Formats: sequence, C-alpha cells, structure tokens
Amino acid sequence: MQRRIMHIDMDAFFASVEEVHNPELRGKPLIIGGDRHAKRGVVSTASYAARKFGVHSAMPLSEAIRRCPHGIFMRGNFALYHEASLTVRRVLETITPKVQVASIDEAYLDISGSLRLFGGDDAIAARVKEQIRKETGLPCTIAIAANKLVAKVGSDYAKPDGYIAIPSGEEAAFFAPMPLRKLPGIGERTCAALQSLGLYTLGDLASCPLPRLRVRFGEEAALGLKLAASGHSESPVETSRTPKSMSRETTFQTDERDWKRLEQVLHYLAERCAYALREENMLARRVFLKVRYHDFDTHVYNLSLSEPTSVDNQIVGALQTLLPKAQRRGAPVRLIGAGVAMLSPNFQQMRLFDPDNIDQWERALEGIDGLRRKWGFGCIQSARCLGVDRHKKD
Ligand code: TTP
Ligand code: MG
Repeated sequence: MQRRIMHIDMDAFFASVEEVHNPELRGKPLIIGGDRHAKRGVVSTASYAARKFGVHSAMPLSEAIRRCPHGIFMRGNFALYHEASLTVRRVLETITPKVQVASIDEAYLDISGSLRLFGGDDAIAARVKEQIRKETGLPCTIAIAANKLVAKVGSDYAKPDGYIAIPSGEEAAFFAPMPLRKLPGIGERTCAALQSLGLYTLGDLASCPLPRLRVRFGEEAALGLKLAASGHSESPVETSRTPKSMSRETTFQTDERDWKRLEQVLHYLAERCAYALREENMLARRVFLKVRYHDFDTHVYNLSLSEPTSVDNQIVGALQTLLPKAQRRGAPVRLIGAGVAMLSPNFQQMRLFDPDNIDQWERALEGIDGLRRKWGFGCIQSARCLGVDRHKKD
C-alpha cells in the first residue's frame, strides 16, 4: 500500500482564534504576546495583516510596536487556544486514529488506510478543512505527500488557508527550486556552510556529490542532508500512546459504612470517568470498581461490557452491578474508585448501541459536556450525585 501522510497546521493560530472570538478583529493587524505596556514580552504570533508590517513570532514586543504602531496588542487566552486545539484533534480523529499531535496547532496523519474510504487526497483535505471551519471557524493549511518531511515543507509552502498534494515520486522535483532554509533542520550555520560550497537550493544540495559534503559534514550528516534535500524520509507517524485505562477515586476522611452513600459517590466518579473518556474521544470495553477497606486491603472488581461505550448510564449501570460483590465483605470503606479500561479511539462515532435509547443520551451528553468545558465538571450533574460533598469530589 502506498504511504500518504497529511500535515496540517493552523494559520496564525492564536490570532485566528481571537478573530473568531471577536469578529471585529478580523483582518486587523493583531499581535498576541502582551499588551502595549508589557514591553518586555515577545510576540507569540501575529495575524497575517500584522505580518505585512514585518511582525513575526519571537520578535520582542517593543520591536513589534515600532514596526506596527497601530496594531492591536493582546496578551492571549490560552484556555481558548487549548479548546480549539482539542476540537481540531477530534475532527482529525474522524479520518484516522493515526494522528500525531506535533504541537498545539499542527499534526501529522497517516491517511494511507483512509484514502479508499474518503476518496483520495483532495477529498480528505476538503473534508478536514470544511469540518474544522464548521466546528471552530478557523482557517488551516494542509499538505499531503509520501512522507512527513515533504508534507511539512508542503504546508509551509501552501500557507495561508492553502492545500497542496505532492504526488508520490515527485518529492525531489518539488523541493529542487526551494532555498536551503526551507528544509527543517537546516539552520543558519548549516545554511552558511552549504553556501560556502556553492549550494543555494535544495536541488543543488540533492545533486551535490556525496564526497564533497562528507568532507565538510562527516559521513552520516552528509548522507542525511542529501537524502532529506531530495525529499526522502522514513519517519513514521507516531500516535500519542493510547492510555490503557482511566480512573477517578475518592478517599474518605472517616471510613464509610453507608452503602447508599458509597453508591452515590461511585455514581459521581463513574460520570467523571465517562466525561474523561468523551473528552479523549475514546470508548471503553471494561469497567472496574476499586475498593480499599479500612484495613488497607484493596480489591478491584472488573466487568466486561457487551459493546464499547462512553455513555454515562452504561458505565454507571455496569459499575453498580459490581457493588454487591464489594459490599459482601461488609467492612467499612476507606477509598472508592471507578475506572474504565480496554480503551479504543471513538474515531468512527460508532453507534452500535440501541439507537432509541443511546442517541438521546449522546445528544444530551454533547450539550452537557459543552457546558462542563466552559464552567467545569461540577456545573451540571445528575440528581443522584447531588448529596456528594464538594470537597470530596476529586
Ligand atoms: P505556528 O504554527 O508556528 O504559527 P502560527 O500558527 O501563528 O502561524 P502560521 O502557522 O500560519 O505561520 O505556531 C502556532 C502557535 O504557537 C502560534 O499561533 C503561537 C504559538 N507560538 C508561540 O507562542 N511562540 C512562537 O515562537 C511560535 C513560533 C508559536
Ligand atoms: Mg500554525
């Protein structure tokens, strides 16, 4: 199977999020990093309107103010950027679970196995751009190529709000006219050293005889530079390791004997687990109940589910069926925990459940999760958990 890798990078990310948040800022020279008076800071990012004045990331704010005196300077709102980043990630995971999150605003996807399903490079890129625009209002740039290196250079080339597909086999031709600095890994010093050999473009470097490079850079680096300049790269898309389980637990200040109350706390912890699952866009095939008794004796009770789920009432229900087993020991309880395991990504939004019941739940939970993202988990919860003391909730 032919390998196809997508690189996506959001355009002027922090500034674009601010523009969505406050449309009056749209198209204006916007500089994130500090307000006008915080002269000692540096620029995180500048909108494309501000870049026209020569303002860019990592520039001292004082210099940015000098170059763009009429610019709008803002400190930035990281919670908003983080939230947008998570939404983008969720969209990407509808294409493939093979997503490598490279930074807050960029990711690599191995889409080799998704091409047939979605109809090829162009169709996938259009779908992702449209979905991200719909869910966040943000522009992004996408490049698709045979490997990560060419895709990364491609998205830089196609910015802003762009798309490019580099056909497999045409990597070297795509790179050839580019200046050396366009290749990640060629910094100022390497660039100067290459120029002293009379090399100015990636094409020059790719066609330079190896022995000439070897004298200057040594065997390994010389070969690495030559291969990279011709668009060769084998590095795989590394997905962030899927967690094996998630759990939430509570230790009581005094050992608890009231099983009605323990059930209530368990219910609350189970809802927290289900929420954590949905935030990670995962499903669980197993739940577990952890109980530490007054004598520190600790037991874990497991139950496999018939279908993977992230829906509250299924997880709560399964955990409740485990409670009688734990209760049988009759001893007072020091700690109780709820957990989910055998996790898998929910990348197809699989609806394997009873549609009459679960769709309603899923719809309700979407709304609830939205509120919680904004106001915190405790802003809304089931009546069953209302008796749980606030200080015991984490
Ligand atoms: P980048 O993707 O490098 O830049 P960008 O998204 O602002 O602009 P574009 O991709 O269109 O060229 O970085 C993503 C975000 O990371 C950026 O919006 C702000 C933050 N950032 C910093 O805080 N400091 C920095 O030096 C850089 C480069 C980025
Ligand atoms: Mg970016």
